Amino acid sequence: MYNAFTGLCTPGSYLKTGTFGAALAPTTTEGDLFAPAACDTNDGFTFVTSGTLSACIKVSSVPMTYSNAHAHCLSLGAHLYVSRSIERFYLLPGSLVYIIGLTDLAKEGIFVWEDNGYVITESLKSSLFEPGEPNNSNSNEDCVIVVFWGLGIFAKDYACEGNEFQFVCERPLVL
Ligand SMILES: [Ca+2]
Ligand SMILES: [Ca+2]
Repeated sequence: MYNAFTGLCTPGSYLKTGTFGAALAPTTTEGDLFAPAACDTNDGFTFVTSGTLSACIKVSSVPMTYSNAHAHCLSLGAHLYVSRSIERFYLLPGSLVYIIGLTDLAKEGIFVWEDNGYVITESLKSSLFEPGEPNNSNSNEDCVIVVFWGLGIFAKDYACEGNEFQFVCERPLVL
């Protein structure tokens, strides 16, 4: 099954009727049935899609610090929004500033995605960040916001604590 979120193909999963939220492996008697990607909409999450892109998200109405936003998403079985492409950021409601799930908290200058710990690719890093960013200003900027600006978006690093922004929690799609 192709996963538009990870870009990877994985063995198909089977969603039993009435067990929304848990993808179960098919039994030998059930055969190779496949369910489309689904969003667990409990707790106010919604499914957003455009073209081949899709996500299961909840937009915060209350600005928080990174650590509080991170913990809040975690408590919902989610993580701060991550995207491997510029296009996928446009699934988010525009005209706002969001904390995303990308930090260099673990190692200065190495920005990793918080869903899987992978380092952002150099090509995405250079196209996503505003020129001159990330600049680790005052040696104290390890978190990242995306800013919708006109018809484009750009990212910048900022000081994690003492700054509150809106954010988006993202749940993995149930495959
Ligand atoms: Ca930094
Ligand atoms: Ca900065």
